Amino acid sequence: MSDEEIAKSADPPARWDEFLARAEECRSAAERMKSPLIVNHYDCDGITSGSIAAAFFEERKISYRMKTIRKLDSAVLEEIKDEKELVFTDLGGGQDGVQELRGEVVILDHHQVAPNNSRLQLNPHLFGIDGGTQLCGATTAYFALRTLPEAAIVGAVGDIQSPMRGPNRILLNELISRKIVEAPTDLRLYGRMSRPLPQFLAYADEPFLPGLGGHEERCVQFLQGIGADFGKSTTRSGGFKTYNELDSDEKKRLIGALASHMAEATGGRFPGEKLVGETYLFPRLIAFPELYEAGEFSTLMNACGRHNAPQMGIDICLGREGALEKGRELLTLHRRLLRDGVDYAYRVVRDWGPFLFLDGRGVIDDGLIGVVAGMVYPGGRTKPILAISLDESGKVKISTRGTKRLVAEGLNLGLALREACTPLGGVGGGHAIAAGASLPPEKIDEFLKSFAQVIEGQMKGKTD
Ligand SMILES: [Mn+2]
Repeated sequence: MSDEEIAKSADPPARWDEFLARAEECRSAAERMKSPLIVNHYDCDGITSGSIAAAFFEERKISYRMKTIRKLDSAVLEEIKDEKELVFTDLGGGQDGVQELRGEVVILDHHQVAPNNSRLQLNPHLFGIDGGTQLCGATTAYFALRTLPEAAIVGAVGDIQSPMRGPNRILLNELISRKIVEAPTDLRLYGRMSRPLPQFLAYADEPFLPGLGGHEERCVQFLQGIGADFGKSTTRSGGFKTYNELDSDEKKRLIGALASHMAEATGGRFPGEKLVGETYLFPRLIAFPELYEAGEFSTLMNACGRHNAPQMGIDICLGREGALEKGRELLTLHRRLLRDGVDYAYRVVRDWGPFLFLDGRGVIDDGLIGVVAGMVYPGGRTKPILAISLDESGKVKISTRGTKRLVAEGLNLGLALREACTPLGGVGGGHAIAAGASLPPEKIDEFLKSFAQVIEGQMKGKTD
């Protein structure tokens, strides 16, 4: 998107006034609550949107409780059925069961709306606004509750909605003029301020760098490929500079090298120019390197969610004492698990004919298996990768990834997973290029055979 197009995207959508009126209605309803339960999703957008609701009640000295969940299913609905007051953030819009809840309900969501869910809801989809790209759970919650603006931007970055468009952009422009956010164009990898170059590259995610991610040694080699002493620090012995310490010429060389690496490693799936773009800085948080930049902040939130510590993420958003220190420890753990996972994956990934197979059961956490699979998926690929891991309940979690080219040749991983899982009592789906599933553990052998047949069929159908 060109700068011009982005600027244009800040024009209010047709039904913007209606959206704002509903936001006001939700805010008043929340303000009348005495002791609400906030139910929020466990990812970055869910944690930040839930924190916005929490801060709203704290500012008004209204006591509240929180329940952070992975999925709003019948078990959760049963648990909360007697609650008198409920605020849902980043979920609740798409579930039929919400209609039947007895208590007062306010929904602040951006997912597709279930047709018979008529509870009080602020949701872009109800107003002809695309909730996939123009408003996330946290920015939606912000328009209603008007607190924790930094968290709102972090939620949007966490849901990959940057550069901001539409209503997200309206909010961004407002926050820029209030000096709460700065939006310089720069390399869009987190850790620019705080990490020496090899770590900066190794632990980047969204996008992670295939072949480099999780591997500091390879990152050192990559930097030497740019120039023998490239990025070396004269003050830190044997150490490297941070990205921010590079001069502008060095920055350009690094970005150029990364762009060609990405283009090659993803077979063009990730265009190099996407590495550079709008970034978001929070002047009020400049004292905290992990929170100063939105990408870094969102990585911390995702780490909290993935390691079953959503409350830590909420505490960080609310600025509770000691929370950020704990968050730093969690990030260290997260990076170690990622690095160990990637090391392990490089050793055990096998060519199974129609696909590459990574068995991470018992070694790689189910919250990380998708990221690890993406990191080790090598360049110039001619087949998709399928990775498995075990979740808390002992089920097999399946992650798959392909390339644009394979999709053009007929591959559809979302369909393939659904087709191969459903008859075996699993659930699966997603996009053609990347999809996930969950399966009873005893069915895995049968599944692998069936999956191989399905994708062979898909690829053959196209080439014949
Ligand atoms: Mn979301």
